[in-house]
Amino acid sequence: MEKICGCLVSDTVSFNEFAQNENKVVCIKGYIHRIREMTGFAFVIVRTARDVIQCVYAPEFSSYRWDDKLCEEACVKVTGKVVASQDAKGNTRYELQIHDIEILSLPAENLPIVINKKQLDNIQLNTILDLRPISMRNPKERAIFKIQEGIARGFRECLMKNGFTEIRSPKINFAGAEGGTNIFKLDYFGKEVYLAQSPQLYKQALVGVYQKVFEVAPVFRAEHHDTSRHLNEYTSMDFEMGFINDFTDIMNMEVKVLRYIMELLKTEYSEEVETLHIDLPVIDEIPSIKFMDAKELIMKKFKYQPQDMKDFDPTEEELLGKYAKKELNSDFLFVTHYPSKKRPFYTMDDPADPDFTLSFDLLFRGLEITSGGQRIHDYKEQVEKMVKLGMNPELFETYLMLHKYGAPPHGGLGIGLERLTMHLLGAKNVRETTMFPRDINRVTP
Ligand code: AMO
Repeated sequence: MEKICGCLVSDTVSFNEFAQNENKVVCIKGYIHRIREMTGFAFVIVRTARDVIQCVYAPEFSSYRWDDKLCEEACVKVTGKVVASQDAKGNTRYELQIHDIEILSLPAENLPIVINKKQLDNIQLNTILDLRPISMRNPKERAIFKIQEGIARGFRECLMKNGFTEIRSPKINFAGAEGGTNIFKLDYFGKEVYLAQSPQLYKQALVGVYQKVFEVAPVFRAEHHDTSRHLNEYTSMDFEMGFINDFTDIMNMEVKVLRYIMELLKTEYSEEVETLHIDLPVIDEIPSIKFMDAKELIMKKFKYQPQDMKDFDPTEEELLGKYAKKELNSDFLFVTHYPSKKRPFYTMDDPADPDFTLSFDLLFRGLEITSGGQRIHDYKEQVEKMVKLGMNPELFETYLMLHKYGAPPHGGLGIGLERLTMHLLGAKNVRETTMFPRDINRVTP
């Protein structure tokens, strides 16, 4: 009987192994990104998993002869000698002198868009999204989602290093956790259930087990408006911590996580940071302002009259972002003590002023990327708040098990991954930083 041993021998090298292979013959596998035929030789640019590598074909390099079937988007294995040369700036760069090209597959048709430019110029966002499986082959487009990988990885790595346990909560739920009308209903064998708006109820329950938990997973919001910052499905990076002293423990943990993420991007995603010209924020301390003080600042300093005194509109967030950058030299700003009326049922009111809560949002370059806060842990208090809000506590029996059978003081937060990526890149629309966006008009691809 044949047995599979799990040894996967790679016959290829990646671009960052080129230096150690100088003057040696190596193999790479990838797509032909571009062919530039010159007199007597040709450049074959090969797109590997993460790099774009220049290979040079010239008859004097080997006995290999040009195959006319070679075309853009052909999958190939290229064998060649790694040679160093200098670019215009005098930096050493490496290329491959082609000894052989094996065609692994040929495309059936030409691409409907040009993807081998530095970026997808003059192509409408809708077209880019319609053609995501191929538009993402463009180096700049794919770099966006490598950065997004780095953010989610940094979140996970940092929390694991700090004693958090990764959890998996269900996405088909018996009740909504965040209130409001933006909830998807589902017919579940004749019963009405809901798509998870957040892992809120479960992450709190699991604080009763593991004390510190996190989850990175999709959540669903039935957003009825077509805006540049709302998706109907997004990735929520959530954590929840038990035995906190107060809600600043959660904000401190978030600063630690964000600092870790930016450092990881700097060290392990430097190519993508460069490709996308990302200005990585330096996170030292993040300033914090109370909600009502922020409102006053908006009115007095910026002479802007808010429509809603219980929340911020996008213009107010932008103004606060400008203020944080200009006056406090920070890309981030915490806003704390949101009005009770605007926060969900699980939020703890401020004992010093119960019209406000022990909660916060984090703004990044003028956009809300996080909501969080301390939760009610006392059973009676939680049931009373539910009743006050017109909810039926009986429907939340399993959620309330945490409170009924003992809950520590706890709190947590949720970060919108696509929104954080969006403002890190300076993108204008959250769809640009969503692999396969779901919005009011889009469920494909
Ligand atoms: P909230 O509902 O404020 O809080 O969501 C947390 C963060 O998720 C992002 N976000 C969105 N991103 C894209 N499209 C949307 N429609 C969308 N809605 C929200 C934002 C936002 O700051 N349970 C709480 C978190 C907690 O307290 O732990 C919650 O979900 O970046």
